[in-house]
Formats: sequence, structure tokens, C-alpha cells
Amino acid sequence: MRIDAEFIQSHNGKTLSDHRESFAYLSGKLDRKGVDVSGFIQKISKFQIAIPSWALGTGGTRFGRFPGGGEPRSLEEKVDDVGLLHALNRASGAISLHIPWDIPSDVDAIKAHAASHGLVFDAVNSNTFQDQPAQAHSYKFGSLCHTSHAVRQQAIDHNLEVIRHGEALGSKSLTVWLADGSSFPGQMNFRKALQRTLDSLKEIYAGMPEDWKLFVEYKPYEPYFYSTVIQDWGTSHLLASELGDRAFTLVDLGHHLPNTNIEQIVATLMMRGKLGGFHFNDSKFGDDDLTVGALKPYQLFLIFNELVEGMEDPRSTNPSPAWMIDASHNLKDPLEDLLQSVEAIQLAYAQALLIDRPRLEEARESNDPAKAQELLQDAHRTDVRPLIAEARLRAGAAIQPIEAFRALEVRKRLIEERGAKSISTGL
Ligand code: PSV
Ligand code: MN
Ligand code: MN
Repeated sequence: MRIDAEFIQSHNGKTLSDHRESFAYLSGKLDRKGVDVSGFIQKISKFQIAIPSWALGTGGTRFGRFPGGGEPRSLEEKVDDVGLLHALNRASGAISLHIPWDIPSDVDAIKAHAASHGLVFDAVNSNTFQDQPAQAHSYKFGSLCHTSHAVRQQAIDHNLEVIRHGEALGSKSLTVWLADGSSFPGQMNFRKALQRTLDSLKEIYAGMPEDWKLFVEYKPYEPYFYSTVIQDWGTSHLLASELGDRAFTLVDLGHHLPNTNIEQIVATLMMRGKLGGFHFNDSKFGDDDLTVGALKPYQLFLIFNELVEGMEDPRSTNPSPAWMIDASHNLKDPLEDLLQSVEAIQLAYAQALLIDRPRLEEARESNDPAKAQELLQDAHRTDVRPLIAEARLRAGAAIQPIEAFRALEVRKRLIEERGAKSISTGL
């Protein structure tokens, strides 16, 4: 199914006067503060967030999965689902594929299909954390770090194959997340495992086209529970630095131990020009993959404070980071979950753009923590929802995407089309 512009327009008609009133009030206030509201809305509209192909089905835990039905059964249908999101919010204009879950059977056809929804292909992701049926060697004891040369070679070859798929699709980056690690003290020689990982990554890096970037993701634990080879941003940064100018660290918000100061990690990586990309989600414990902003919207805002500072600094050498959601849970409709996540990211970004940076810097230079807090919280406590809605309205999207999704009974229609038992590939 597709959502046509006429439906969006008529749905918007129901809330247009309410929206106009709240937008006029907020833009008047911002105008008086000297904010260029139109420029601001343009920035919001330009900010596109890639959707991972594996978040379109109902997520599971190792205890069970409760699919809601109507899940995409093919890559084409995954693209259709992202197309639905993009039609509703005009902020999800890219899809990120995971190979081998998403190997295209006809590249030209899938590219044309994506283009018909206004979508491009974002980073491609390799998978050396699961064994595939026809695979010669097992990843049970690691992939790029493995003690056996044959296993490492298989994992390197897989990554090179993922790059080839990505090239055909028009992607420009590869994200590598490794499960590699150990569950028992003494099981693994840390130094050798890291060295082997670096050597393997060098071969992958050498196989990338000149205009590609390599993103190295880190995670402190899971699936192994004693050690992970690329456990933290420092290890990822070390690898990216050794690899070269086109290798970067990728920060996944859920890949930190509780209370880690992620915003400081972001600032440090940006200072070094090494922040390549982001996987947004939210968590209480670790890699919970909950809806972005569901638990800690203030932390998200503080992260965006650093991102905006880094992005707007003319002396910064950091390339524009790749934005992606990496969230999917087992209770909500996955498409509603993603609409909520995109909006939470936009809200945090908009609030961070509102921070009075010259005055914040003044407060910092004069060691005035109370003033600094006032300035941050003044931005964070501004209800910027009308600005995001206005950005959507101007782009031809829905003022209220979830309301529109429900009014159109999208899930019911997807179930009719695809069946109540269709299950998407992914975790
Ligand atoms: C691992 O937890 C991760 O965050 C990586 O980004 C993977 O590629 C993704 O989830 C899906 O398995
Ligand atoms: Mn991730
Ligand atoms: Mn994760």
C-alpha cells in the first residue's frame, strides 16, 4: 500500500487551525528572541534519519517474539514500509540494509522501487554474528578476531561481498558490528584478538571504494558476557585511527553501561574528527533498543547539544555523521515505534539548535554553572513540537503522523495484504 498526498492533505485539514495557532505563538516568541524561524525549519527538514531494515518487524527477546502481523516478507516490502514512514513524516528518506538478510535479487528493480518512494540506501551492515546455512566455518568463537585464519578470511570475504552489494545499491558506507568476545576469563588472549581484528579490518578497509567510509561500532557486552573485542569508544577509535581517514567510530546509544556520559564521548570523537555515525535508541539497562526518547529525552538533548556544537563549528574536521535508528521492540507496532523515534530525534535536534551558544560559552568561561544550566534547560523546556509539525506540513507530510497512520488503518491493510503471520527477517 501507498499513502497518497490527498489523504495526507485531508487528514491535515482536521488539525490545521489548531496547528496554525500553536505555530504562530511559538514562532512569534522565537522571532522576538532573534531566531530565524524559516532557516530553522529548513534545517529540520534537511535532517533525514535512516531506517534499519531489521526494525520493520516486531522485535523479540531470547524468550519469545509476538509478531503483530503484516510484517514485510521481502526486501521490496521493507522498502515499502520505509516509504510509508517517509510519506507520513518526510524525515525517513533512507533505508539501511543488513546482509545477508536483505540481499537484493534484482538491484536495478529495487533501486527504482526505492526511488519511487523517494528513498536512498544508507550504510550497509555485515553480519558475522550468526552462522548462515551454507557457510563453511562457524562464528561461534568469533569472526574477524578468530584464532583460525580460515574463519577470519571467511568473515573478511563476507564484508567485501557486503561492500559489493552496497556499491550496486549506491550506498557509501559499511557498518561493522562484531559480536566477537568471550564469556569466560582466560578464554581469549585479548592482545592477540584485538591485533587479529585490526588486521582483518585493514583488509576490509583496503577493499572499500575511495569514496566510502567504514564505521566501527562498539558494545560492552552481549552476546558474550565476559569480554567484547571492540568493547568501547576508545577501542573503536584506536581501530579507526589505525585504519585511516575514512574509518570512523559509530556510537549506538544502547551500547554503553548505565550512567556512561555519552555526550562527552560524542564531544571527544568530534574533536578528533572521528564520529562517523549514530544508532539512536533508548535504554534503561544496556542494548534494550527501546523507542528513542522513551526514557531519557534530556540525555538525548545533551547529546544533540554536543552534535550541534560539533556540526556548526566551522573549524571542525568531523564529516557530517550518518544518522540511523537502531531500535525495535516486542510490544509496539514497529512502524508506530519508528515514527515516535524519528520525532524524538527531531525534537532533541530542534531544542539543541535553540540553545543560546554565545551566552552558554560566556557562562562557561566565567564559571557560572547555574547560568549554564538555565540556558540549557530554557532550550530543552521549549515545546518545539509545532516547529517539527510545521516542517512536516511544508514538506507535504502529516501534521500528526501516528494519528494519520491510525486513521488510515495502515496495519490492518498490511495484514490484509501480507497476512497475519508474515514475519520479517532480523533479530
Ligand atoms: C548490535 O547490538 C547492533 O546494534 C548492531 O548495530 C547490529 O548491526 C544491529 O544491532 C542489528 O543486529
Ligand atoms: Mn547498532
Ligand atoms: Mn545494539
